[in-house]
Amino acid sequence: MIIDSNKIDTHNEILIQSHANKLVFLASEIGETENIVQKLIDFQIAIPSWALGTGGTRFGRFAGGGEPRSLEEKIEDVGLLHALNNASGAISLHIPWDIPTDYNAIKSLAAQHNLKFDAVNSNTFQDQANQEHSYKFGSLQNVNKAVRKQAVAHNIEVIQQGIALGSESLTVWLADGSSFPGQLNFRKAYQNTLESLEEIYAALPSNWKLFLEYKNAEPNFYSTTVADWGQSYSYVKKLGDKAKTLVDLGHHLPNANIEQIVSLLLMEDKLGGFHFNDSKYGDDDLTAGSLKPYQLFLIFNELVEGMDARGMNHAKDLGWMIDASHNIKDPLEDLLQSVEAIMIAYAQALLVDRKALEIAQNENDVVRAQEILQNAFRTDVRALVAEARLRSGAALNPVGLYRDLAVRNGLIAERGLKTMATGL
Ligand code: PSV
Ligand code: MN
Ligand code: MN
Repeated sequence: MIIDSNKIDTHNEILIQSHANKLVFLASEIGETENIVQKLIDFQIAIPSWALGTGGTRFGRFAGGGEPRSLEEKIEDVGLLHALNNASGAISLHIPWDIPTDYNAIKSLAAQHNLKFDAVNSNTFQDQANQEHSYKFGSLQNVNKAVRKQAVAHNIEVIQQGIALGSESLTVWLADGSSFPGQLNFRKAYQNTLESLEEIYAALPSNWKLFLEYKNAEPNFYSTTVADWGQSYSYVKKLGDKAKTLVDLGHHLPNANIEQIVSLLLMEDKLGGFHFNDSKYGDDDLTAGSLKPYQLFLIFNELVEGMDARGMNHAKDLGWMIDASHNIKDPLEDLLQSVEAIMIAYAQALLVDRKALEIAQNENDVVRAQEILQNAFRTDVRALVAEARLRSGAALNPVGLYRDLAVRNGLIAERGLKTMATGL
């Protein structure tokens, strides 16, 4: 299914007057808007291939129908999102959930939808049917060298697949850890993991990055071998310049100050990228910004400040990805909402009066500092995000148009009601 650009134009014509009024009002409040709109046009957020179907929980799964049955259909789904918002111009694959059979055909399908291949993700947290050794007691950390070798070989294989697709980064997330005290010698687990990561790192092309994602718990509930940003930092620091830490917002202990983590990783040149989502209890993988939009804004505030301080390109120098799961919402609608929330947080962060904030900080004017941040956060920037979409041929109201065009029904008609996307 492809969304005709005429349908987008017709949709925009209906909404244009109301949009223009909002934009004029906003411009009168904040002044210069061009710079922000251009940055929003440039900003793209990769969609994970595993988030296009209904995830479910270990208690059950309530499929919505019309889910992508193949890598081709996953690319088509991301293409639909990108046509609607022009902000989802990349797909992140998870191997072996996604294995291209014909690389050129997959590349040209992605190009037809204006999509790039973002980070490729390895999977050593599940056993595959044809696999010799089990990952039950870990992969890169395993006490058994043969298991480690198998896991290293898988990661190198994923790099090869990524090269064939034009991807430029590998994300490693390890389920490795222990479930009970005494199960693991922490130091040896660390050393085995480091040694394995070094072998993977050595296989990276020169223009590639390795993102090491941390997670405080789950599936192991006593210890995780890359449990927090400090542990990830310790590995990536030893690996070299191409290795960076990946921050998944749902992978922290409750109340962690993620914005401070982001600021310091950026300062150390060790922040690689993000997995955006939202959560209340753990790795809930809910829609970005659905629970803690202020936290999302504060994270972007540090990103903008830190990236500008280092002269970095907002759109290109970090990996921006969503990592979400959908239990009760239509995955495509949910992803549109996540992208919108991320764009809003980014636009609000761009509004922060940096000079005034610096003065307030230097004068220890705590009240003024809070006013500056909250003025930006409480500004309704949705018209700026919509303007970025309008200028790039996307829809003023992506979720609205998705519903008006009954896209899900179209996908069900094409693919059937009982389809099951691979992934979580
Ligand atoms: C683990 O919880 C994680 O966040 C990692 O990014 C995985 O690759 C992804 O979820 C999908 O399982
Ligand atoms: Mn993740
Ligand atoms: Mn996760």
